[in-house]
Amino acid sequence: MQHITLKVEGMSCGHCVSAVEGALKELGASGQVDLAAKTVTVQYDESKLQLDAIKAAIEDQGYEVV
Ligand SMILES: [Cu+2]
Repeated sequence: MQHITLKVEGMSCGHCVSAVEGALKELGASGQVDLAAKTVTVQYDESKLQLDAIKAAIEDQGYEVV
């Protein structure tokens, strides 16, 4: 399992948290948003999932991975 913390701009409320965490879940990853720190900690299987796909899923929800 790969464990990574991404800095993400634009998340501000519970809706953002569920949008991001839900998108990651759909990919088969597990994500945890920290609104105060503006980070998303993601756990995923690097043999099944590319980091680019994770970033794209977050950006598809309207947030910016920085
Ligand atoms: Cu929100």
